[in-house]
Amino acid sequence: MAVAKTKADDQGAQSVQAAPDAVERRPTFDPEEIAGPVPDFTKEMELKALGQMLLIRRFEEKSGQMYGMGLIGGFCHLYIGQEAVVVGMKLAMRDGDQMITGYRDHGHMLACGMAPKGVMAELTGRRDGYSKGKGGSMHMFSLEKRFFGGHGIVAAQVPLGTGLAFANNYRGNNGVCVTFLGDGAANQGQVYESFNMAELWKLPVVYVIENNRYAMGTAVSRSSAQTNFAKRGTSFAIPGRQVDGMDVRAVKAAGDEAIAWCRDGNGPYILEMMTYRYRGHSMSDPAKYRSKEEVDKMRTEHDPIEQVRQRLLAKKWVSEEQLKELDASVRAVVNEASEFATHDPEPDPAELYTDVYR
Ligand SMILES: Cc1ncc(C[n+]2csc(CCOP(=O)(O)OP(=O)(O)O)c2C)c(N)n1
Ligand SMILES: [Mg+2]
Repeated sequence: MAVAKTKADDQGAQSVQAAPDAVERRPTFDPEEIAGPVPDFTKEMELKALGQMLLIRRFEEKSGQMYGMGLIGGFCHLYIGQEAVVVGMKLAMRDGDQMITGYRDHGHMLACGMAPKGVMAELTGRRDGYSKGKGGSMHMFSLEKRFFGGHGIVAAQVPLGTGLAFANNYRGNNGVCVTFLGDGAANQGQVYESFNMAELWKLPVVYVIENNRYAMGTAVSRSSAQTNFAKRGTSFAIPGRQVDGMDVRAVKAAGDEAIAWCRDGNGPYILEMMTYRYRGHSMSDPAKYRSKEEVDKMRTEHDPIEQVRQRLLAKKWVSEEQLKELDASVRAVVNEASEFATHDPEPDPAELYTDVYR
């Protein structure tokens, strides 16, 4: 059985520091500041979004537990709190459109329709994982589901996503590449080289900046001169919008608009999703750089899943009982995946020499 070594996380805890009190922080996210009227979802759309977000939430909770039990090794960055971003964007995408992201990627894979068993088995380093157990949390791909990773180097996915959009143009397939990056990643130089080429060549790429307010332990206001990430494309003439990333309907509506812009040949578009991660940066981050009150406020007032549940109940589209059944069915899928990932064998040692490029 694979036993995880808990090592100091170069992606996390050791370099995480508390923000000095003297640094003024941006006020806590207020969706009312940025949200216009949000179009309603039909009952079917609400249920679809709820099912997807619940799958991601339960999967991530289980991943956290399995990490604690030593069944998952290496790095593990959970997406809990941010579910509405990827689910809303996926609802706006068409078959054939591509998705690419960084290392906080389990939710993106599930939203793309990748099998929970295959993702979980990769997390536990087993042979039926998406990368045959040799990649782990940050390195999974599915050509079939149009998911292009899974990248551990901050912002590395941005030029790659731009390249995927270039390929769409070159092939004339009318596809759009949705490229996700974090608020921290948005300060990387390669992002701006990508922006320049994307606008110059009118490439069909939506850059979705998931502003969860922190890059590891550093608050946005401490790392970024321009904290309005929707404006980051201004010098390249790329349009941008801030979106309530905790409301799946707002994300879908903004995604529809941005994707249509790209598909119509107008070039790239930037969406800044105002969101929040409930857990630490990675499993080894105790998240001492923010207050419990700040986290509690987001969970109790803006939780993306609770918002859908409350709307469904208020409209009497479902009963509490039906919501419990939905949750139970999602938990069953996740439990099955974790059972599978616990008993699936490790890769054969001979696999060490396959899929290696020289
Ligand atoms: C090029 C590079 N520099 C630094 C790191 C270490 N690192 C990992 S995650 C991270 C913070 C990125 O934060 P953000 O883009 O906001 O994404 P989030 O973790 O919030 O999803 C850093 C600095 C890295 N993996 N790659
Ligand atoms: Mg961040």
